[in-house]
Amino acid sequence: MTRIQNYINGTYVGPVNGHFIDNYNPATGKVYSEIPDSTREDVDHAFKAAESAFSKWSTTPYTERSRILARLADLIGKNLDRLAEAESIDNGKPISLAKAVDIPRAESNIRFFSTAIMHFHSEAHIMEDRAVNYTNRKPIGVVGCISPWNLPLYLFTWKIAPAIAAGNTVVAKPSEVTPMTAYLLGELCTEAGLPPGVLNIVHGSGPNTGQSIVDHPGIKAISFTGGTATGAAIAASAAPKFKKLSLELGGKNPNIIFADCDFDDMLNTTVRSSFANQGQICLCGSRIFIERPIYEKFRDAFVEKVKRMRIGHPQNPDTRFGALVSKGHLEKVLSYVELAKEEGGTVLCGGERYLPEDEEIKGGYYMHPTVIEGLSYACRTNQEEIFGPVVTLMPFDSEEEVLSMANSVDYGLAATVWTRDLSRAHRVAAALESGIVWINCWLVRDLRTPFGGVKSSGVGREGGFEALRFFTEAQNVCIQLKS
Ligand code: TXE
Repeated sequence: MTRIQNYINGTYVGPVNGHFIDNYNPATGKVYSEIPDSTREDVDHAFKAAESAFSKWSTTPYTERSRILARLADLIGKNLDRLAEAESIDNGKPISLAKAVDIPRAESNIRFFSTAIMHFHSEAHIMEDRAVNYTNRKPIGVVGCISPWNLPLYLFTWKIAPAIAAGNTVVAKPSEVTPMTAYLLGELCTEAGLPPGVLNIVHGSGPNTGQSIVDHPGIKAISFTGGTATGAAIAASAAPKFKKLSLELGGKNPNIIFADCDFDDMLNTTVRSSFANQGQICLCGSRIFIERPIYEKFRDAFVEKVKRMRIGHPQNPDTRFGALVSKGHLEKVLSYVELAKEEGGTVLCGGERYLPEDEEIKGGYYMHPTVIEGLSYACRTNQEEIFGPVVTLMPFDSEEEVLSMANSVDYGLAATVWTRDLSRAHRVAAALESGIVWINCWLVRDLRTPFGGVKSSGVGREGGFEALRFFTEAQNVCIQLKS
């Protein structure tokens, strides 16, 4: 039984109160490790370590910060197998996905910001012969990074990399549901030469440990990814303290398929955009709108492919569909299938728990990938984020109609559009209320681009220089040129 510890001031330490929370393996439903149930006291210890490290780290040349982060990226790459196995055990995702996506992207996140900081620049404004202004983008100080359970190391590094590259020091909390890879990252930071106190990792529950980070008077900015309701609670407590906030929240993303699309390419990608990571990605397309002339052709071909998806032991290299992250989340997702039926939906495939024959994983959190048709776009099933392997199919007859349905939800994170008509692609993209639009593709990610949503999907943008600007404060210095 691994007893995870906090990583504070470059060393592993237990929680002051000695309390631990059970950590479950979703594949088996059994407790396999424990995590600290850290309190305000632990968060304050982490803050003090970060505060002491800030003055030296913020004045460390950016070329040195870059070198250390590049070294950390190399170490993540070198530990790919070990980190991927840990991620798969902790989250329930197939190890093939952890190896192909989660851990390589964690390495890319760190490496990207080790180079981005080398090119981060500001600007000057010349007032003819009167004065010159320059913008000094200074690190904020001690910042808080709070990440979710769906892509644990991927989203944890997506936050800490720009924060550290920009010269801040960090108090970070991964989800209590998937703490393992953040725990393992601590020793790699030490090996990479990251000075003690630059990154501090505190484990524990959201309302206890997470809230203590948000409330800490010395933590000046919060970068959060997670549920919309939690984002609202964090904003409510951070706003009166005038903390800088970056909120990456939930999504209810439309996948709009026009009849003129490249059918085979669309079909293969749509299986992935519907069910990757068991549908537990905020970018998944959970509402599929199909232009009526190809509705039945799509429905039958899609359901045929989904029925063939093999659910299996997440650590089996052939598995492409694993366990959901927790018992509670599985029950939440299954309750939405029941709601869909009450709202008049027809379950075309899936809709219930998957009971494995394999003795070792009988107690795991599995369900069949689920496709539902016959629902109104305005019903709860089509308005609320489910965040699991459940998609709905809806036909449409015109561009105006599908845009109105697509934009009818409170969320606005991502959208996918399939059409060969380029002017329609640009027109529909511009009319969609979302921060990201993929046209004839999904989850193609350039880390330089702004990443984030509108409406209830969040505030602010991550990625590229947007992230470095979030983690710095801009100061305008104006010098008079003539006495
Ligand atoms: O998120 P939470 P969860 C959505 C999805 C999911 C829902 C809840 O709908 O079902 O969010 O998922 C910490 N102060 N997404 O439970 O609760 C918590 O400990 C400070 C979309 O993972 O928001 C964890 O570290 N921190 C999302 C992190 O916040 C608090 C991905 C996320 O937890 C806190 C995941 C508080 N009061 C879920 N309460 C996406 N956009 O990718 C909780 N936390």
